[in-house]
Amino acid sequence: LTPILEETLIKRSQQKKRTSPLNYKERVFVLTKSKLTYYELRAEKRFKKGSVDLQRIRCVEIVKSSTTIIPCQNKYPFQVVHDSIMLYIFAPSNESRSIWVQNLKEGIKNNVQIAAKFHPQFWQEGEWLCCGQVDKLAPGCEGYNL
Ligand code: 4IP
Ligand code: ZN
Repeated sequence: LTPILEETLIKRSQQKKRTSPLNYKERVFVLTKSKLTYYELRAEKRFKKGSVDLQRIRCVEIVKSSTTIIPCQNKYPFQVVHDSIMLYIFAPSNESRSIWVQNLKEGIKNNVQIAAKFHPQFWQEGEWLCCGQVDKLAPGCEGYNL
């Protein structure tokens, strides 16, 4: 499938297990019509690390982070919420982030499971920075517009 977008970005670990580490990795992100896939680049070769079916995505939006310290080089975060998992991705510029958010939104616009609400800030150290809720699965605190 022809890539719609392709760029090296940084992602936060999705912490699928309670014991998962919190870390940040540089990955090549590739968006196609049906998937968002990320690869590790090593010795000029790409190794697939993960992939999200666009059909499973419920929300794509920038993360409001002006009062948060971002511990990686890229300072323009956005979120891809799929199932009950938050994938935080960090773009190198506001422009890059806008392009990714715009194209991802386009890619999910026919999804049935679009969120009605979301969290505009990070889940961090056991709480939502936007609303202070301490349940990772707590309902979003702001209306979501695709
Ligand atoms: C890993 O940490 C990487 O950050 C993985 O990212 C991440 O998987 C893992 O999270 C996390 O445990 P280590 O490399 O130190 O083991 P990547 O796949 O990009 O390498 P995700 O799911 O974020 O891809 P868990 O929650 O999947 O274990
Ligand atoms: Zn919130």
